[in-house]
Amino acid sequence: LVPPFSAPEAAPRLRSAAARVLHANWTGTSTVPSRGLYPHQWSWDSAFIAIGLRHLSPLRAQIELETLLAAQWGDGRVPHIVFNPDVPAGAYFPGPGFWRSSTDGRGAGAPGAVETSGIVQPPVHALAALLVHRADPGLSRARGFLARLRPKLAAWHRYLLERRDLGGAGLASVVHPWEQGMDNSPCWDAPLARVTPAPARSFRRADLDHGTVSDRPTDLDYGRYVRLAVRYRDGGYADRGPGSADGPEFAVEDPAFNALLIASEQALAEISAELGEPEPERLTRAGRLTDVLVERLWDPEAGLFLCRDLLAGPGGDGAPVPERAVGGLLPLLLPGLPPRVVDALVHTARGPHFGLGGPVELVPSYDLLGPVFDPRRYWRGPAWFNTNWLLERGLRLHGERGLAAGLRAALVETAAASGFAEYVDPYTKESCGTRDFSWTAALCVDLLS
Ligand code: 2M8
Repeated sequence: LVPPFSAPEAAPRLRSAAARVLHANWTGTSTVPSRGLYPHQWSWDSAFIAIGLRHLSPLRAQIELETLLAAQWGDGRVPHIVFNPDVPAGAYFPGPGFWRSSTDGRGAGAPGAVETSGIVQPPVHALAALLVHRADPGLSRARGFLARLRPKLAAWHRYLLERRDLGGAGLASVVHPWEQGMDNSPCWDAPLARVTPAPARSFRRADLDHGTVSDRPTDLDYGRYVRLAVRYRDGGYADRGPGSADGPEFAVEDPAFNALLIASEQALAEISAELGEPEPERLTRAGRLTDVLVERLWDPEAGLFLCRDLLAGPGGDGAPVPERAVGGLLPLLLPGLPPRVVDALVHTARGPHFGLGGPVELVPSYDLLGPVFDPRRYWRGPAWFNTNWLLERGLRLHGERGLAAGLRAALVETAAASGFAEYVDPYTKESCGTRDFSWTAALCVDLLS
């Protein structure tokens, strides 16, 4: 039995257990999310992993981010997966033979030397880079870490803010549920319902070799994921407006994705200042984007941010998706939110839909009272460690010290007791998904350091 985190003498043991997971998942240049289920490098996983690794080995944390950014495309996008050529084909679906980045992505500047996917994930990287730098500024300066990363991070944000501003209001859109990272969130049910699924016999799901069927997305979800990805690939990974005939069949402005982009813009401005080249205009723009986020995605009645489905509703400006998901709480990360929004978000986190400090200790990925809430199925209810880590930061930022401390203790305790599970049932805290999952271990190390 793992002793409670509240017992300070347990901390070193929990930290070593988490460090062992990260060590076992390290490939020499990056960390896999998990050896079986996810045997390549994932984009936002690597950012969270680096945030934890910086306490164990600042050098490894720097290399983690450098490896990911070495696979950046010419148009600035950072691919959501960087494939390891030593992993057998078929170990993960969809693999390099599906995405065909080095050929089909050439027009968008995909690298020739490495195979990647062609979609993106939430931009947590500048935030991670800043935190990694701060863990050992001497090493970082000696290796030119920030100076080398800064132009890459700037190009990455430029890609999102320009090419992915499909709604024209300034926010970035995701064109695939995998891009937002919460793959089968109920937020995507309505936008995905318009997508004709690829036939189930046209692909083989490697994830089911490792995961329990009832913990994973359904075959129907996968059919739609495949169809969207094939369409994007066959269009050369070009980003076209939602109105055009060959435009995306899925285009959503998501509050978590955009909040992370704004937080990373702020971190990038700090990186520039650290390098002696301050960029006040970047900070001003981050403030403006926070206002746009509130104007466009805040729902005062629901008390949280909602996604905007750009292809729904009349008039071509899209419509809000009326689902309460954890992504709608994550803008709490932002310092520039109006106080009424901060108060409402805290109220919602503690209220019956998310139950923080009441029936649950970790915030679920989806509305506890929602019609399709499922405590074990991936992003349709279980509690995840990265979203709770982000929420803890937001609560601390806005002075909610008690709530943040409770969340911290619950995160560390549950991470260790669950065998560093990918996610847990929010009520019973039973492990779901894979074990020895890297970002769970990394964020546990971060909270213990
Ligand atoms: C999950 O997504 C991948 C596709 O990218 C999958 O199901 O195969 C999500 O939880 C995602 O957020 C995460 O980055 C990835 C690797 O941990 O797994």
